[in-house]
Amino acid sequence: MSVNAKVVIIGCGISGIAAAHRLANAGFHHVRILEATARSGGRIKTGRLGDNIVEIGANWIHGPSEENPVFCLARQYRLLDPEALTPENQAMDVGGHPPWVPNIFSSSGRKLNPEDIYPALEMFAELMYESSEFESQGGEPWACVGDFIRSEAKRRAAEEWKDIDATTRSLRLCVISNLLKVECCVNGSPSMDEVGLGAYGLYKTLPGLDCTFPAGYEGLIKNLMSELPSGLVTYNQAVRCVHWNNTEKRENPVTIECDDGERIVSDHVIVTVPLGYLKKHHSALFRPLLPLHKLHSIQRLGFGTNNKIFVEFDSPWWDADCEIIHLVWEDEDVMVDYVPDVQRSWIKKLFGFTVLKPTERYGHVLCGWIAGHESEYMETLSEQEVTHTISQIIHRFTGNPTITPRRVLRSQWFHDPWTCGSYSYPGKGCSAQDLDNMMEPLPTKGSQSQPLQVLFAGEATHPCYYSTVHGALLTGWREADRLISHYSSISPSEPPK
Ligand code: 6YU
Repeated sequence: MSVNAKVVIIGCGISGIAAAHRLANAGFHHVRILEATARSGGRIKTGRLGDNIVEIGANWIHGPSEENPVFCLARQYRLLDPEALTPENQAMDVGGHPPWVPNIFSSSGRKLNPEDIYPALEMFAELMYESSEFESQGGEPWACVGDFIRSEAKRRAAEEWKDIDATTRSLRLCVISNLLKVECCVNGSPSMDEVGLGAYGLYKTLPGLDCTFPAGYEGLIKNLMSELPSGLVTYNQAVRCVHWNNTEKRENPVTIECDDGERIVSDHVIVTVPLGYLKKHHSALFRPLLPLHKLHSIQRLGFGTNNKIFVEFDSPWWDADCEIIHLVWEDEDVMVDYVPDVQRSWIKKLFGFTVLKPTERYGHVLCGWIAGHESEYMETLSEQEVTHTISQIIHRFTGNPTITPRRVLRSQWFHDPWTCGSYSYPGKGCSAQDLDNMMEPLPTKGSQSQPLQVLFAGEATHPCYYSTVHGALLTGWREADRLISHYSSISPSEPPK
């Protein structure tokens, strides 16, 4: 096939790159990517902490197995450790939650006995599984996941833990608060009270034990970019407005207006900007405005902040086999996952740390996780203030005032003007229809205008793998395929009339 139609892609994240790759391979000669920043990759961003490689954005391949296109590409480009390639690793089905070995510390400076805590971990895992069941059943008892967990945990604790002493019971409920904060990071939501119970089960996991890229996630971007025709991407070229349904220019119904005043005419535009950006700028970004049903879905879907705080130490203060450290506040038995006074107590939202492994590769580096408005406030503080607060919290939870971080590095996704947060989640009242609306091209079906003028890709447009790299990649391929089949169905090498 040889196609002369002009296609502009807004955004050079994985979805934009995937779309360009597919179109270029299918014989589209006039494909351009406009990228607001000076780099490719978007939310795939590898940085450095001293000598260590750290991921500022996406971390893992979620579910690395045959059905995951990111896994298949990473394998093809030889970017993975041998362990990730083993059939055993690919067959492991953990429902999205790897069985990490925990160390649990409490705010009174004690290391908690896992035996006392496991019943809380088990109950929470059951409740999360049950939360995902409502999608298929319908008739959910609560609007949000947070309310469901709290009410059920309270009821079950009274029944199942009635013979346990009051202190241990209270501690287990505090652990549930900590696990709600973990889920805020997983979902990228300010609180689990913002995540819709009816839509929670829309997200699907793939088999395979999550793995990382030993030399950095950006290796995937570099390999894909090296296969694109040179000069296809224009960097530092932010798009201000997409003028579509441009009836005066019948040949090219779309005009893209850039921040620097340049106007680019095209037949099709694939918009891959993050949902956070879309929420903030949709009214300026489209002329005419987006149809109401699309706008409502943009509003109903959630887009929150999850940030990382990398901390390097001279020596470990956690066990050699530890993979995750939980920080449990002993005054949180009411099962809360947000703090009322963000400025004073933002650090209470940090659920704890994951340990960067293997130690021979990373040294003694922890990755702290913090979601929500507390995380957005953390971004406004200086690096010294963040380091100071992290040191204080470690002193308090370990009871050891001599532990000193060597270096700290944090992400700041909320204040990134081209992202405005981290990733999407299904908000209260969301349904599968909202994700369908997100991916629906413009003009909508039934219109007399030229079809497929504006197409939508990006993680927040995937019906079940939203919030992930593989989801984003698949949406880029999906929209490219939409154009490819459109041009295959009309005469080859002809732009549509
Ligand atoms: C994954 C993981 N991961 C951690 C953190 C973050 C994310 N994700 P892009 O934003 O990449 O590209 C858009 C481009 O558009 C960008 O370059 C802009 O500059 C540009 N742009 C914007 N406006 C423009 C304009 N006006 N003009 C021109 N250009 C413009 N995913 O698979 N594994 O470990 C993580 C993680 C801190 C921030 C992640 C992870 C999400 C992915 O990074 C993300 O989906 C894709 O990279 C997005 O690609 P894109 O192309 O769509 O946009 C049950 C249940 C629960 C549901 N969730 C469970 C899954 C958990 C997800 N976990 C994530 C966890 C981590 C740690």
